[in-house]
Amino acid sequence: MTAEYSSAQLRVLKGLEPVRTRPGMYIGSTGPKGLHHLVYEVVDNSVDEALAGYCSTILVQINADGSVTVTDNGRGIPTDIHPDTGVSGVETVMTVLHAGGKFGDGGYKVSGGLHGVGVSVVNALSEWLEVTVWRNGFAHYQRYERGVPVTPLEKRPDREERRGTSVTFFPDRQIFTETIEFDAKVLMTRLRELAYLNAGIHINFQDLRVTPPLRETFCYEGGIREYVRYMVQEKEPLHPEIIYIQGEKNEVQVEVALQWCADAYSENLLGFANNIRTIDGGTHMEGLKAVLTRTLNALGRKRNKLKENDPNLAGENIREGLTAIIS
Ligand code: 0RA
Repeated sequence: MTAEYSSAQLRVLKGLEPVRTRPGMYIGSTGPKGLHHLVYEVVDNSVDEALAGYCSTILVQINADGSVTVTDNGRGIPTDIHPDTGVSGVETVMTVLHAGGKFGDGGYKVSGGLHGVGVSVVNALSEWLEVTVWRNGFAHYQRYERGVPVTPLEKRPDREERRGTSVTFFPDRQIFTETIEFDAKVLMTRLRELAYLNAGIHINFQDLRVTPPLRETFCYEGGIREYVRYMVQEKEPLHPEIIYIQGEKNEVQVEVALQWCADAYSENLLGFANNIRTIDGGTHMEGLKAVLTRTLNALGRKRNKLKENDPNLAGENIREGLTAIIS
């Protein structure tokens, strides 16, 4: 091994050291939740590629040995030398914290794992990780152990004219001391959600630990409208058509899907920002509720011809407004 190569390895080690020292800061925890976030982090890179318009299909596999593979048919991680790091784009993405967005193609990151920390964090917390990039008629392969490259980026001709990226990683037992076993149900729930949130994207899932393998496909052309239909499948809708609103302002895209159901005592309102569930509400949720209340109130007031400012009548007005919408 050349002196140059080992000093490069030392640099990688130091660069990713904070991740291995305080994994919780990057993935939330080192329990099952943090473990599953490794998968989401890799998948989110592929979802970003899909949102940028370059990738249509993502395959997530739990392999028989317990590792996970995420494959997409996007442009592939750049393989040429990155000017800032002096190593390939692949190695840069895999070994430099937050390097994902630093490719100056103006491709803003839309998706994000729990903390949107980038795939280098997954690499740092994996016993081993292998990446293959198909680009321009070549397959490029590199292997890492605990974040450190143990092979150069190997390039061989690829007969197929395929494009894309495949990442396989095995979580580090030294970090995830509680468990390194992936739960297919947990992964499928998030993959289904991602497919609903990103209309038209194909997400395939396979669990190869069981015989016969478990296979699922998630693709929803109707996006969040279909999500709402899925959410109300056991309820009694008050109106047949799901209300759907879409718009953009100040480069912020907004999408809303709503359906009122006969069960008046519970509301199930889910909010997301950039594909991430916002469990504590937030201005996007407060704003939506305020607009809904104001609109329904005004509509009901008009129909009821009730007095403008009587707070006792607000509920009555809203009910009447809703009647106007669903009738
Ligand atoms: C940086 C720049 C480009 C693509 C990607 C990253 C990329 C990363 C991942 C991770 C998983 N799948 C991915 N696919 C693409 C743009 C490359 C170009 O301009 O050709």
